[in-house]
Amino acid sequence: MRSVEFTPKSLPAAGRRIPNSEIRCPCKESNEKSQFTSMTNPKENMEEIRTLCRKWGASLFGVADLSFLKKEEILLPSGTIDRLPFAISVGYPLSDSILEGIEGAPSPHYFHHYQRVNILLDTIGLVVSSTIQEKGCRAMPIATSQIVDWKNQKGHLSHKHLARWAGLGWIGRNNLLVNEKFGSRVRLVTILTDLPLEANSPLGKDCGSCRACIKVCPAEAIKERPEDFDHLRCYEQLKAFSKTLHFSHHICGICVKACRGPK
Ligand code: B12
Ligand code: SF4
Ligand code: SF4
Repeated sequence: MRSVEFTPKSLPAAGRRIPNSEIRCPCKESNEKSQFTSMTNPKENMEEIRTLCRKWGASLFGVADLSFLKKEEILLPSGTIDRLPFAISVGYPLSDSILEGIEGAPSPHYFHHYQRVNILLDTIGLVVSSTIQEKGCRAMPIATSQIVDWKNQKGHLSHKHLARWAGLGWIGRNNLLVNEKFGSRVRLVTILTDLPLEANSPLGKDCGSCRACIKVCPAEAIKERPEDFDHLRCYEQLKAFSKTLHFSHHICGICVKACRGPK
């Protein structure tokens, strides 16, 4: 557990407006001015953001301390992680009833659901960020499903790896985040911030004897060991689905449906 520490003496009373010249935001190591500071207690901050996410339907919430992250693992301007040392990881559970409709190939209903959940998670990222900024700290929402390195198929950062660090689950044989309650039936978003928070830790669990996803994958991309997952076989299968089923995105959902966590 790590939390950002600062001197209470330097803080204004909660919510009190003070002249810009007197303000030193506890969230910022630089002397940049901020309007006011009230989110000074990491525990209270956690609860406020968790409650906000829950109101928007997101059941999973955790925080990762980014000091473990190698700079080359993120595709963002240099210095981003130094300025924003925490990642808030948020998970939204998919509709079980829609997933049940996937039979050997992604359904139009799943495709629509996938798009709407992405929009909702991006909205949650925006709402959390504006709430944090209003309190005088920094926040950067990371797109739910944007690719910025097409050759290597990478986003700005890996939501599932950060979710693992934030204690939401582990990386399963299907190469996805597996949560104890929802399995892989969750989509994720991340918000980077300097808001003082308490970081969670990885769970230290794994798939155990479950192999439910291995036998259903049409590409045979899922192997015994998570690290042997065959990215290219999976990618080729998703390309084939989008071509034959006329979906504008690379989706599948078969190993998502299969994964309800180790039972
Ligand atoms: C690009 C992308 C894809 C690409 C490639 C994924 C990949 N890199 O393997 C494709 C289109 C194939 C894909 C497929 C799927 N995706 Co996707 N995807 C992403 C996205 C946008 C970025 C992934 C990323 O940056 N990874 C970073 C790297 C470092 O992580 P990694 O996968 O462990 O790294 C390996 C690859 O980069 C690979 N690699 C290297 N070079 C190349 C080249 C190629 C061509 C490929 C394919 C791979 C590859 O080697 C690395 C080391 O092993 C994320 C959103 C995000 N920003 O996190 C969603 C995300 C990972 N996808 C998600 C999902 C659900 C899916 C699908 C089920 C599709 C669907 N919705 O129906 C499948 C599942 C495939 C699987 N079993 O892993 C979810 C996962 C949720 C969860 N519970 O874990 C995410 C987090 C989106 C979200 N916001 O929820 N995805
Ligand atoms: S997304 Fe589809 S093709 Fe890729 S691993 Fe999962 S089941 Fe296999
Ligand atoms: S279906 Fe079972 S083996 Fe596959 S990722 Fe989920 S828990 Fe792990």
